[in-house]
Amino acid sequence: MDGRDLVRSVKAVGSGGTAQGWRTVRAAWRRRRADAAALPQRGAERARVPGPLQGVEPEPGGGVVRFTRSELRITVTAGGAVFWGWDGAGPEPSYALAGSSPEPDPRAILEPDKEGGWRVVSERVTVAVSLHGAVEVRTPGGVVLRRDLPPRWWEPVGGGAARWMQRSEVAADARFFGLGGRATGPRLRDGTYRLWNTDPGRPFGPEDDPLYITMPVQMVVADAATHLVFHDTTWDGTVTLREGEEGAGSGHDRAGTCELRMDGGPLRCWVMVGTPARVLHAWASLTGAPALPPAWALGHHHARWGFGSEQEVRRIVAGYEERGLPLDAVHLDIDHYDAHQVFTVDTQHFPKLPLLAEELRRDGVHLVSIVDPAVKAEPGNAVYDSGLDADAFVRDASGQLVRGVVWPGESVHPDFTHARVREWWGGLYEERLALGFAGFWHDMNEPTSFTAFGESTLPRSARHSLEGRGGDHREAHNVYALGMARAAYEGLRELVPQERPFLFSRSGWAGMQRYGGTWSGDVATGWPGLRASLSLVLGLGLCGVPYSGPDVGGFDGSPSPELYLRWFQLGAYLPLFRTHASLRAGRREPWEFGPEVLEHARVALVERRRLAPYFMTLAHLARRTGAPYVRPLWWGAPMDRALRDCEDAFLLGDCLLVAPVLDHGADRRAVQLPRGRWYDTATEEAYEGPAQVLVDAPLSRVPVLARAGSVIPVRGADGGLELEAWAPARGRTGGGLVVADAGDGWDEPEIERYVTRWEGRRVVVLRDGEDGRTEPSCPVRMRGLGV
Ligand code: NBV
Repeated sequence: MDGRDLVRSVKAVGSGGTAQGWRTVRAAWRRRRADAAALPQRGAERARVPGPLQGVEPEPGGGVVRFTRSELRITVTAGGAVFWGWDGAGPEPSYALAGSSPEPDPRAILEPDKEGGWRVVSERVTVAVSLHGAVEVRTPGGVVLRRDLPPRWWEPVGGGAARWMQRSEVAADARFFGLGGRATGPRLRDGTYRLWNTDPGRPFGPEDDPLYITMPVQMVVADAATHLVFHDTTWDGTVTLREGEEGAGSGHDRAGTCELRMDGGPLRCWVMVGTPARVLHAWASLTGAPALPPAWALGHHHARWGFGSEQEVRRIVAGYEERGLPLDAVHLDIDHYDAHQVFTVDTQHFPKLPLLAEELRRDGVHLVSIVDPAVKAEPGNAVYDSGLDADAFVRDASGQLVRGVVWPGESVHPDFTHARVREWWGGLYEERLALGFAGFWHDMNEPTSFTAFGESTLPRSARHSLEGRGGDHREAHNVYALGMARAAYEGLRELVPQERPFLFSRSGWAGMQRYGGTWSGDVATGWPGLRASLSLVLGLGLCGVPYSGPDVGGFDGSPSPELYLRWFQLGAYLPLFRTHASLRAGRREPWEFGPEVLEHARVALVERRRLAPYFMTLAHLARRTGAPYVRPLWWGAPMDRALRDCEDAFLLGDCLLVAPVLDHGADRRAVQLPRGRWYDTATEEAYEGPAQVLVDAPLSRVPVLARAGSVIPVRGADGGLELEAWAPARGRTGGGLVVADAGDGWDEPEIERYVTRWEGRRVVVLRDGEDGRTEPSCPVRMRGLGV
């Protein structure tokens, strides 16, 4: 941030031009200099590589391979995930892991490999180490999926964190996905991606990187197998990717490459190998099952920065009701706070929040509150005072509170890397619950602070507890929001033990799915923003975060009616379906874009409500298996090259294929179909995949195709459960899973399995139970029989 940016930032928080504003600017400059001085100088560095292999020491699950200047521990764990760490690094402590590291797999063995190397052989993967410390991940059949060249460290001569670099090669046909929420994906093309959670400070488009959620998690999809690799290091870093090139049989393949550079932290990683489904299952077993949202959170949410008053909220909710538009949640942004201060209410404009919440709840609408981490540094402010008592705020090396500027003005930030601070913060949600809020929306938690030091975050020299180990913001930054989510989740579990917490957070890190979901952040209004919002949902899903969605309509400006509608139609098929926009943006209510848009938006809303049991089933399956609701088309067929390169459509669970319209003026679009028969759900026309087909996409709907044979739980006209079954192709069978849960508690509904098959000229749907196959207990609607 240069001086001008700084001034702009201060103006953005509303103090521009005032004496107070200029004081803040000057103070920020002073602090910027202080930050640079407070960080240890790097000075001279010594480079190091592992050196030649000296010997090995078997251990359960693998063993330790010793080199002259380093050592490498390899452990295959019971779930099939493999860990390895250099320089004595073990799997713990880790912010990503859900609990302690899984047990070693006693069947894995360390044995000599060719050319003096060693290898750990297990059921699903072999990890081979060369004489100089190159590490290969091979399939059980011996195909190399990834080859890490020997790592290199640069150690400050005067002591301190070592930087390191790791180069890897992957198959020529491999494609990279993941790295958190990236607007440019889902396929990550050649380029450098930074690992530092960042508020871009303005509405972003596909060219903006990094964004709010970065993760050192790569999903690499290749013909030989899919693998997920996670470098468990929270520090700032970069990943430079270059896709390989196949020589079309000439033998001149060029491998894909990945170069990871980290400013510090242990060099350790986890690898999971198999099909995409297996890999994500292993990932969720390691980092935690995705939190299950309450049923209402799978409906439609409407938000806005600047409702401004209870009357306006009532007007909006009435607008939905009068027009027969389903609505499940309303979100209150920072304008409902008293002077932008978290955990307060502007009682002049929101005098009776509990009453409002109760009235809305009677109509099935839940209130969600934004929660910002910054606390106004002002004695007399109750949150500040109690935070001081709890010694909760981030300090610098001299013990002074670190002050920044955020919405409430001069602010301090809780240190969520301390268990005591998390407990204190979690307790503060009691105030929100008493006001009637049912869910929470974490914002500005990268963390963003406008006046700091080259970037809008806390100074790198700021001190954090890091669970008692002690360290600075360079190490704590990327897990700041993860700690905040944990604090809220654990606090809510205590405060309302009978209900599943509903929480979603702008920033986060590997493992954040344990506490809740996320949303796109401030996506720029425009067709590129629409495309970016799908990229984020798909990419996050492949990093284990299945619940997310965009600001429908984009965050800023005014979308054209067509763009708004196409965004709305996409949002209706994403886990978080929320309209939201900035203070100064145009309206986002469905009736603000003319009668035609209103009619089509109604269809999307009604369809979303009809699909509620399907979404709930997908949420349960995500929790049990780690599979995201929204999956790339290649999910079940990662070897299909055409599907691997297809980024503009997705699978919603196993049954549906959604092909949103992402281009202005389009009323037809090409859809790449995976193998099998697919029905256009609007026309019941059948298509046979694999193929590329052209389907109609009139303004009234986006193409949605159903897989032949699938059984989809839907909400019937009377509100009860119904099964929509799509005829399998002749001679084929099909099926589907149903988890009937319409609640917000902790009961464990069982998974019901259904099968479909032809019996003579009829298709039957049967429930597959312990005592054989039985008739379903709810109505079944057969579709696709006309083919
Ligand atoms: O709280 C105001 C906004 C919020 O509406 C948005 O969703 C967040 O991403 N917030 C960012 C802070 C200010 C943005 C300029």
